[in-house]
Parts: sequence; C-alpha cells; structure tokens
Amino acid sequence: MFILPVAIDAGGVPMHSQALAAMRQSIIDGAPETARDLAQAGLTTGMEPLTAINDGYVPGMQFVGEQFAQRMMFLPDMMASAEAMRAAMSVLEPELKKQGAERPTAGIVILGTAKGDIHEIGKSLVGTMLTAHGFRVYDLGADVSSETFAAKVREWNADVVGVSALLTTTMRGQKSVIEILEREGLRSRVKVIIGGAPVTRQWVEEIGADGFSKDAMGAVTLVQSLLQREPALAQP
Ligand code: B1M
Repeated sequence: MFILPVAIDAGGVPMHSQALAAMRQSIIDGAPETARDLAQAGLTTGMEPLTAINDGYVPGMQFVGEQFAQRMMFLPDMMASAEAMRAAMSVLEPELKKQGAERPTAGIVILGTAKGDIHEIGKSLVGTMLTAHGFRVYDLGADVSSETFAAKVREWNADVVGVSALLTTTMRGQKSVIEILEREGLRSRVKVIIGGAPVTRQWVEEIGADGFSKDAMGAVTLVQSLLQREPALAQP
C-alpha cells in the first residue's frame, strides 16, 4: 500500500489536513465509495470543493501517474484510481457549477479530448471550472474527431474551442483541429486553446493555437483574457 505524507499548513496547524490526506489516499487506493464519502464529508464540514480537488484528489492522481511511470503501479490500478476520481467529482462538480449558475454567460466554450485519447478527468475539470466562472460549456467528451470539433464550433457559434491531449501520440489531434477550422473558414472566429500534461509553449506556437494552460484555473484565466481581446496568457 502507498501512503502519502500528511500536509501541514504554513503555521504548522493541520487545516483539513487529515481529510485531504484521506482524499489523496482514496485515489491511490482506487476506492470510489471512500472518495465519494470523503467529498461529501468535506462539503459538510465547510471545505471548498476546489480545495478538495486541488489539494486532495489531484495530488493522489499525480502520485498514481508517477508510480505507473516507474512500473510500481499498473493499468488496473490507474483505472481504479480514475474511477475513484470520478466518484469524488460526482459530488464536487455540482457544487462548483452552482457557483457559476447565477452569472450571465461569459462566452461559449467547446471542450473535448483529442481523437484516440480517452483521458477525460483533467478536461472535465477544466469544463467544471469554466462553468463555475460563468461560461457555457459544451463538453464533447473524450476521443473526439477533429471534424466533430469543427462541426460543433459552427453549430454552437462557439467563442472558444479547447482540445485536451494527455498522450504524446494524440497531441497531433490538436493540430488537426486547427487545420480543419482553417480549411472550413472558421479559424478567424474562434479561439483555440489546448492543454494536457505533454503540451508545451513550443507546441502551442508550432501549431498556431491561441494559448495553453497547465491547469484548470489557468484555463479560466486564459479564456477570460482571450475573450477580452487581450494578449493570450500562456503558462511557461
Ligand atoms: Co493514462 N497515461 N494511459 N490512463 N494516465 C498517462 C497520461 C501517462 C502520463 C502515465 C505515465 O506513463 N506516467 C501516460 C502517457 C505517456 C505519454 O504519452 N507521454 C499514460 C498512458 C501511457 C496510458 C495508456 C497508453 C496505458 C496503456 O494502455 N498501456 C492508456 C491510453 C488510453 C488512451 O487514451 N487511448 C492510458 C489509460 C488510462 C486510463 C483509462 C487507465 C486512465 C484514464 C481514465 C479517464 O480519464 N477516464 C488513465 C489515467 C488516470 C492516467 C494518469 C494516471 C492520470 C491522468 C489524470 O486524470 N490526471 C496519467 C498520469 C499523469 O497525468 N500523472 C496517465 C488528473 C488530471 C486532473 O490531470 O489530466 O493532467 P490532467 O489535467 C490537468 C492539466 O493537464 C490541465 O488541466 C487539468 C486540471 O488541472 N489540462 C488542460 C488538461 N486538459 C486541458 C485542456 C485545456 C487546458 C488545460 O484546454 C483545452
């Protein structure tokens, strides 16, 4: 069994730290019921949903990824962890969405994961955060063809299209979305943002995207900035 150390805040006082440590551990253990119960308990005790996600569940998922890379954990472990993450998000997501529900629409964003790529947790988190900040988000899911992205941009008159890719092999789907938008004369009317662990600034420049972000909150700042016609914020 893998155990992460308990985080202590700057003053040495454990703030929600046991709950956060348990949340991380529920992801590492691949325990959906525990993950869901802990999320519910966190909300009941006044924990912000974002704190639970960013300081509890996501670090657990990062740990699982590192273990997988070192062959200390295997595909079934990763699948169980993803299931636990989904269970936690099923509790936290509605809370986050509520926070954006009363605001007028800040813009229309289409999101999806590139063709051939079934990683969807990070992309869904980006969608949740955008929704919480007042954007109307159409989430196309995972393994989405470039043609579908373009068709939906046209159908929903989107302001922004966001393409996630977690695999080095599926990053080319991000390029292909831009190529199809150009071919169909849609590129000038929609901003294209990309994201996912392997995405770099160099890749953004190479394919001519409007920006990228390393995390979900960065994606919100990026979209806000792009829609204010300000220079794109791209994280290093
Ligand atoms: Co996969 N997987 N996986 N996997 N998996 C990775 C990505 C990997 C890095 C693990 C590793 O080797 N360390 C590796 C990719 C290596 C590479 O290409 N460089 C990998 C591999 C190899 C694979 C398979 C090929 C394994 C196999 O079959 N042998 C396979 C591929 C399947 C496919 O897609 N065709 C596979 C399968 C799976 C599962 C199905 C088991 C599961 C996905 C379940 C699901 O999503 N439904 C899974 C998981 C869970 C992971 C790891 C462990 C975690 C991903 C995750 O959810 N992270 C991952 C290792 C890792 O990332 N550390 C790994 C949590 C999430 C909150 O973070 O997704 O990074 P992330 O999203 C962040 C940012 O990237 C950013 O904001 C998000 C929130 O902060 N972001 C955006 C993401 N999208 C954005 C879009 C934006 C902006 C920001 O704008 C549009």
